Amino acid sequence: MKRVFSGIQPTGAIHLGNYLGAVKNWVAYQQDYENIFCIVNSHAITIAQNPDTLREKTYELAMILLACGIDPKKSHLFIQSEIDEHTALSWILDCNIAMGEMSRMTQFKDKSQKNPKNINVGLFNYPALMAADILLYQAELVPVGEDQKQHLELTRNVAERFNRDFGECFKIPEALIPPIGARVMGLDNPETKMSKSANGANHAIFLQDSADEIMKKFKKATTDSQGVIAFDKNRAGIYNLLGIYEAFSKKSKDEIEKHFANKGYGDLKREVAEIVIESLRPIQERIQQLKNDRSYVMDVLKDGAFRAREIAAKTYREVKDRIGLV
Ligand code: AQP
Repeated sequence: MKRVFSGIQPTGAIHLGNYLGAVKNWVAYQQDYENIFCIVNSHAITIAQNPDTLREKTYELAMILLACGIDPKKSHLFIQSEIDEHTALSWILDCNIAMGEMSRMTQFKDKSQKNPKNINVGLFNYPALMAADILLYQAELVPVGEDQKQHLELTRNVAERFNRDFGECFKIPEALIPPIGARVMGLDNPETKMSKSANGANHAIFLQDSADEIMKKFKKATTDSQGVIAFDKNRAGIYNLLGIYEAFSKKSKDEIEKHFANKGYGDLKREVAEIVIESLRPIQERIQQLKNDRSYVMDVLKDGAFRAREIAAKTYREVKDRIGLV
């Protein structure tokens, strides 16, 4: 069975982009692969975090992932900082990545613009830690949103170089990018990707938003003045709304265009909101149930870390041996 690895940061409430770009697919592929999913809290501290909030968000995210359908019988779920090999391998990879190669990463440029007062070395090195996360587990497939494609390329390059220079050690992973929902855009500004840390009350739909909030946010979504409902990439607002509808409705693009042929933007916004509300409802109900069962969530994380530690320790021992670290 091929092994899948993917991660998500506990930097805030998870939104439709995280769900459609990543988590929904983690759940869908569970029976087909061996799955390792990680709450990447060490990545989260590249942006300033309040310690108590970070801790709480980390456990809350575990609960949300379980509510989304991550099944501990099929998947291992754990917290990154519980396994020291992630940061240890990241250092070794740092020493095998050129400054120029790392400087080309666009996420660093975006995030440093967003956080001009805290441009730290960790933010710059983020892709090395991400490469370590993936390579430690010898993952073959990495389900991610489109924004992570460049980091995946870097991971493949560093792994190939390491294998060439020190002997076969890492599996070369492939990105698994969903055909629909790989790049959900902000509702207030459909030119930028939906993001947990973006400002703006109408920017993102969060998984725990109430039906009223979801409806209000969609009603305020930025569109255009053309009045035609069609999948046209040049009209980012309408394209984004249709993409969200497509991801939840399982209808084809043609069927969706026919469905909205004689309707207005108001109908589109309402119907997108309705399908999102209905699709999130069962997840929201499971979140409420799990809120009363923290010990279950903690047990899942403990078991997940146990299995993750076994795999990570084996890879790390081999890497150290290859490069002569005693
Ligand atoms: N807008 C998006 N559309 C599709 N997929 C997305 N992902 C993130 N945003 C979108 C995917 O979600 C997974 C987890 O992402 P992450 O939390 O680890 O980091 P991120 O990509 O930096 O997400 P955010 O929401 O933008 O967080 P902040 O604001 O904290 O940086 C990844 O697979 C990602 O591709």
